[in-house]
Amino acid sequence: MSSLETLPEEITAKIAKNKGSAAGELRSYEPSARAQAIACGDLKVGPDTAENVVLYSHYASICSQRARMVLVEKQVPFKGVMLHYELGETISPTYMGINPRGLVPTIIADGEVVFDSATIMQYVNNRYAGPDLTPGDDQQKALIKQEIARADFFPIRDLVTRIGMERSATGATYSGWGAEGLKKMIGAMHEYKVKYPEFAVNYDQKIQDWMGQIERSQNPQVMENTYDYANEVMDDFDKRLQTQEFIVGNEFSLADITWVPVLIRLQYALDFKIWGDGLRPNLEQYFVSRIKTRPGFKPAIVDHYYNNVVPEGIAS
Ligand SMILES: N[C@@H](CCC(=O)N[C@@H](CS)C(=O)NCC(=O)O)C(=O)O
Repeated sequence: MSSLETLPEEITAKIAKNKGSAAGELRSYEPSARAQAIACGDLKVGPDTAENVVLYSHYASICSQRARMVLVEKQVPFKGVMLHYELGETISPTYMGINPRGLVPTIIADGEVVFDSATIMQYVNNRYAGPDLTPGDDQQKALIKQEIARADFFPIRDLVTRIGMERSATGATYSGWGAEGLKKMIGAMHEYKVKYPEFAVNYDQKIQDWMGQIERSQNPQVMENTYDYANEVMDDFDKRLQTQEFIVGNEFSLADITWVPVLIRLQYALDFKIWGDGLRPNLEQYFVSRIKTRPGFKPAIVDHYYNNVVPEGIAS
């Protein structure tokens, strides 16, 4: 499915109601306080049985892969709406009405709009029945949270933007980002902010954000620091995985869901040889024998590459 026409009625109604207002419920920049409280465990709900969950995601985006993985691992049935950056679907006024950041992923979970992959992962885990993806004692749970925060700040966007721009000359990107794609999207946002003034502030912020990102990704010092940091984190994982099965302890958890899409992007989609082929062998072993073999890996990751162009090493 790849259309926004499929929005549930109550959400279309909310968008219509908020149109033109400066601070509608759906226009806030953070997920709602309730969604955040459920995600961080302050508000206990459920375990609910999911009845009507819709996921807006992009086929290869890291944050989208996290959201798909958590839903699949939790065995939450959901309706997937694939949005294409290339077609401007993540910046359309309809989607901005749902997620004012114009970013994927977003879920509408039985009527509640939730965005930000870290929030979505924890929200889904805390709200719905299914295997607990934050297993273990309090210390282990705290470590899982720590990994979610660490992955959230990992500068993957610096790398994706830089390599996407370098590669776009050959047309070989897995994410749809490239110099041309970015230029087109920024141009479209300049047009949209005039055409849809109710979202002008949002478009302006996104334009600034992207201009800043492009500049950052062209700075050699920033890139050097990013590569150093990536190597440091991979060393840490390789060392841990010598004595434990998963990123935190011996059970699969949200710590794995948060990092696996980053590992995939680094190794396969960016051609950034950081593990595999004998490099960081414990990390490779973990990925090949404990992650790729999970029943949820194919439906959450492999099945969604655009035009079935699956990075080598991902397909089983
Ligand atoms: N912190 C957010 C970041 C979301 C995000 O940056 N999504 C990217 C894809 S991974 C996106 O939608 N990019 C489009 C854009 O920046 O316009 C999350 O974890 O969900």
